[in-house]
Amino acid sequence: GTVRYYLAIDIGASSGRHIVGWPEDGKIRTVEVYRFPNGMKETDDGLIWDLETLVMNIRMGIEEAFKYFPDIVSLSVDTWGVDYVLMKGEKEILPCYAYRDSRTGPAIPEVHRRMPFEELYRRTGIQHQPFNSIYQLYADQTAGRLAEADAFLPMPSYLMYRLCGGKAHEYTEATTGGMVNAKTGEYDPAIVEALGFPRHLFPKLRKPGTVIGAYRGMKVVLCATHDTASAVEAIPMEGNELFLSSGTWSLLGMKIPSPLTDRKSMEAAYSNEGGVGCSLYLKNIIGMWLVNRLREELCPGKPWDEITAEAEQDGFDGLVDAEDPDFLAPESMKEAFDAKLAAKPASTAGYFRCAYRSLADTYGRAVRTMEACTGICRSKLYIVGGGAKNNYLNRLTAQATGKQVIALPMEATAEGNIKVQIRADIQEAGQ
Ligand code: LFR
Repeated sequence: GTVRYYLAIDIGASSGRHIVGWPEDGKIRTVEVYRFPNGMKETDDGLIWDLETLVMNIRMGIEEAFKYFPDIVSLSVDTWGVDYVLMKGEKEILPCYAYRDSRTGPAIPEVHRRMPFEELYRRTGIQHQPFNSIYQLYADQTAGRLAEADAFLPMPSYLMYRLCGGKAHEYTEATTGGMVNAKTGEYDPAIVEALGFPRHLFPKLRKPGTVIGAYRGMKVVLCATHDTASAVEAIPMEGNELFLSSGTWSLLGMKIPSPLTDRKSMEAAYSNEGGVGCSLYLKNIIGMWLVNRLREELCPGKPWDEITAEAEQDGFDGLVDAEDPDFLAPESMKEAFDAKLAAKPASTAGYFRCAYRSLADTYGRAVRTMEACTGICRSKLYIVGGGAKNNYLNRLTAQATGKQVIALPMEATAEGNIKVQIRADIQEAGQ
């Protein structure tokens, strides 16, 4: 029969891309048709997302896709986690804050006063991150923004709403917010009530594969709209091995059949995020953000292969704790490193070497705590995402974790996005 094409719109914190894919020989073939920069804007209001530019790029990329593929069955948008847009009817309540904004600082102790973190973790199994939606919503409530809102739309839902008018909360993305009950897979009414959030803001969650509308003749489908869940869905693993989705963030973990919300997991800061038909036991690690920011500051535009080659040859042997929250949104990344190091690197290469070695070190620790918490030990670590192309870091990771590293230079997130669309299409045809 004729080939059926699907469009994945995969948007990360630093760039977005439109990728068309189709099934071929039991695999998914993909072509990138559009790419655009993304980033948080520093304004007087704080760190925010520029929604109109995002939507404009999404539309332009779709036009570009049509130039090469006039017949596309469906599209879906995935993004990073935790961020959302407050809505009053058809209108956005602006600004739309970005997760690295510091406004949640005062909200965190308030939230924990209303429901202690131990109980939040027992219910949700989500590791503490200062930017989880739960703290952002609490800050919005304090600022009077929540009372005005009749809906909050998680970022991928919002972007699809702009295309098709459908409003839906999708399960995998919702779990990142820290308010979804790990057992029921729905927003937890006890949490919503304890925080005094309006109940009507928390609808029933939709599963990946749900069609929510149409845009320019294409169906708009919910994929696993959290980029991490889509990436894991695409990894061609033999058996159930460890994964590392390596982008702005490094998400390291494994699939498990049902969430582990015990004390050990809480103390190890492991999350149980929603996956497609499974739970993702994983840890958020600061990721390529460290080196992306160092490059912007120290050597803008320098090719990564030169950066990694020089880092590998450098003699600097200092390490930092990559999990330190001071690296989350420093004004200067170089100064953040300087503040943590007893001796400072003598050259730019030394900073990169320190960042890569510190990251690998964190991966090693994360693997060991995961094995201790789950009692499960695996021999292989699959790495996908932009970071998988970094051979120097892959070697460091193999050393630090003691695992066999299988680096797959694939667009995992886009493929996972498309995989769910194909499944939805086949299911619909069968009905
Ligand atoms: C990766 C990611 C992580 C999430 C972080 C912030 O892109 O989605 O999973 O913790 O972004 O939302």
